[in-house]
Amino acid sequence: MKRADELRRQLAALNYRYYVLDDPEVPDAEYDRLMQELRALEAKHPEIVTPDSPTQRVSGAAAAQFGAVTHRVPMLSLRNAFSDEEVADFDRRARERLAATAEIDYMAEPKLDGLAVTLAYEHGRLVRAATRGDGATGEDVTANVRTIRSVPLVLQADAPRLFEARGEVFMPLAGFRAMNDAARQRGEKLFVNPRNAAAGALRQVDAQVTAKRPLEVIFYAVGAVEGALLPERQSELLALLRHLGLRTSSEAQRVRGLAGCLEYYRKLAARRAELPYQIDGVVYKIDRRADQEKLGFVSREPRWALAHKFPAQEELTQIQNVEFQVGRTGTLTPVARLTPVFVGGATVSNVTLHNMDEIERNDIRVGDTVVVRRAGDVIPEIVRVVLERRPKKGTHPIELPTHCPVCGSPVVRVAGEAAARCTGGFTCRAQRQEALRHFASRRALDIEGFGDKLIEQLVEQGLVSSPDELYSLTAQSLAGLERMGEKSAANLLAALSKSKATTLPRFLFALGIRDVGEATALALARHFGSLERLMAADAAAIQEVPDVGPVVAASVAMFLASPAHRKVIARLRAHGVHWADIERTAAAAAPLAGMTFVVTGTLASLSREAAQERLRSLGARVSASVSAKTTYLVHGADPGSKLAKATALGVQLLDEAALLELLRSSTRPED
Ligand code: 9MJ
Repeated sequence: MKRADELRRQLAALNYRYYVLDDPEVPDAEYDRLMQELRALEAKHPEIVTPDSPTQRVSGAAAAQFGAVTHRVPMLSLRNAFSDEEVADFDRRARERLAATAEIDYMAEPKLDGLAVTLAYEHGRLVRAATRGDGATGEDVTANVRTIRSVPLVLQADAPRLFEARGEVFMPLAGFRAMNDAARQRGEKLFVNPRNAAAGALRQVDAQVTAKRPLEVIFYAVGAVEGALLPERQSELLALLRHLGLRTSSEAQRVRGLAGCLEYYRKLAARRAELPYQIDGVVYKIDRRADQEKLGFVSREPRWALAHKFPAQEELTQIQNVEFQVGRTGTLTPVARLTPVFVGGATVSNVTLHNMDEIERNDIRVGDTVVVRRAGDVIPEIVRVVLERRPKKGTHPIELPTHCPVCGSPVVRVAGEAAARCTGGFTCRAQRQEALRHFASRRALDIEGFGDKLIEQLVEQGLVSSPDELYSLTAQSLAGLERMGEKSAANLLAALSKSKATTLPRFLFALGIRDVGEATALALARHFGSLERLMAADAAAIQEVPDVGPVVAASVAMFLASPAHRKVIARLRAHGVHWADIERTAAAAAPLAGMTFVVTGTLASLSREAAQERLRSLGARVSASVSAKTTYLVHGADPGSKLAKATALGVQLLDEAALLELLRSSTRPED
């Protein structure tokens, strides 16, 4: 049937473009459509089905499955090298044996971490696929290999009588991860690595199962060939494979001499993590096949090829101890101290365990043997515990400390959050710098000129350890800092002085109490009216503030109950930090309560932040995005897409003049 033949030819050609040239000609949907048409034709006329029709990849003919196959030409293994010196020795010996006067040309190829296979094509048709086995005899995996779409069932071009193509079957990383994700969701056992997953897929008794696994193949050598002359060089051999429709590595490259090999190795090692599949090194092959023949073999290892391995990315080691580190924001991070192990090109002796949930989920204990992975420059991680190696006695669970290892303040682990936190705030050495940065920031006490660099210096030189000490700085103490002129010092002192006049909401926000943002600070200030009243309240009383739940209330009460925090607050006030008490308002009585505002564009008479702050102080909610719940959109110059959206939703609009009028009329004279 002509149409069926044409479809098969078309599908094979599309496959070639997709897998060998890595340059798809049509979208997947078009391929699927042609395949569908061919299936329909073959279903209607079963007599026209050919064994090498692309519909017959899963033939179900598992009869010969795993029978032994004796390789006509033995399948080689490669000698490994782990250092530049070993590569240099290899190159030197090759040059000596060949009595070479010039540098040798090598073909350098990525060393794929999969399973070596040999595929026999007779008159262009795939007749057998076998694993390497012991090199002399392998297993027949024809039915399974046929299901791999990058394996052509029929060779392109004028194929010789017999052509054995050799390469590597592997599972790309994306497919491996997707497969493991699915297995995890079903609660099934995970594959340890892509190589194991590929081996498992190739050994399936049912080719239908193999067909569902994301296997691919890349060819790099030939076995027995009859009816064709082979080219003189490995580089040309790869070109011949491609010409026949067999996929080769796009990374393979001809290089000159030892220097060329090592340069290729270094460049590929740097890109290792970007490749879509796992490689465990580089293979160098002497390019001229006549030279290969002269050099011959030692046992089954050729003297003309060498595998230059990358450092292993996974190793076993033991967890000796677990310590908790306190981060800039008070988060406690468990860090495992390991028996030092060389992995991924570096010695790893510490690795973060992220949080307690992670530890509990993976049942990690001190004394356990674990698999440590370090891939490229990625931070080392623990992949899994080797439970088989867990000693019967001598391991113990990892426990979260009740008190901060840095400052001794209580540690809290909030329900629903993975992180455990130190409650020490700025009394904790680990959190000092971050606390000071926050205290001085624009929305807090707005102390101009106190950037990250300056604060870092102040803390490191021991000049400032809590916010109140900022106000003890003098021209003299500042003068000792890097790049600090008299003028800058004077400016900083002026900024400090200016910051002393603040508001209660800003002051509360500046303290850096966990979960107390600007809106909560404002709500607290409005509810209690003065700091004294807030400090006298217990958690239950604080929870009466609108929108303050039990977690925030507890966090505020605990912060303000701490003697260290109280001392700092008293000292700040003694330095002259002050604000006017504000009138206590039940939120519902606030003039703009229940209204939601969005402010967009540039306002002429005040900043957007200032407008938002004024609106909030009048009880309004301020949101960043327009929705059907928005009461008013305030728009300045260049309002952008929010204005269009508000208009579309029928939200009321306010220009700057209308906003100022609203603010004026909502603000009572005594405020
Ligand atoms: C791999 N594994 O990628 C060879 N290999 O050549 C490459 N293996 C090889 N070549 C001869 N690229 C024997 C093995």
